[in-house]
Amino acid sequence: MKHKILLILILVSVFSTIGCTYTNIPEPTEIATEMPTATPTPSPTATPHPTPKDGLTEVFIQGNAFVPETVTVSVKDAVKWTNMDSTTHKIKIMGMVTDDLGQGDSFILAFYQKGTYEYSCKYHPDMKGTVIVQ
Ligand SMILES: [Cu+2]
Repeated sequence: MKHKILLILILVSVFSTIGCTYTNIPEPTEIATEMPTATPTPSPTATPHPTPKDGLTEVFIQGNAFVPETVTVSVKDAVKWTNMDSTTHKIKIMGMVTDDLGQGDSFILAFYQKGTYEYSCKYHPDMKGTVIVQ
């Protein structure tokens, strides 16, 4: 009898923990709105957590353009490009070229060094974008 009550209590606490975990996951939009906020850059030795964020900055390829054209991310953040066009695109960035990106295809790249990275589409040289890593 006592065991049963204990078991129920454990289950209740497990479920409430799970519930908490799920409700605490921020919406992608919340992550996006937090990104432009300039936080003071700590010195490299004073950074206890190597991964400050778990979100991706998304760039959509729409109407033969990168939307948004310029994104600003922090070091160790990743950018995800998704092709929404029916046209095939191919991203040329940092001296490399992605595979063909058909409609719905994505490409993710993490940035480990500060800098301004300009990129374009190999098939449509007028399509240009910039990733600023700070
Ligand atoms: Cu293209």
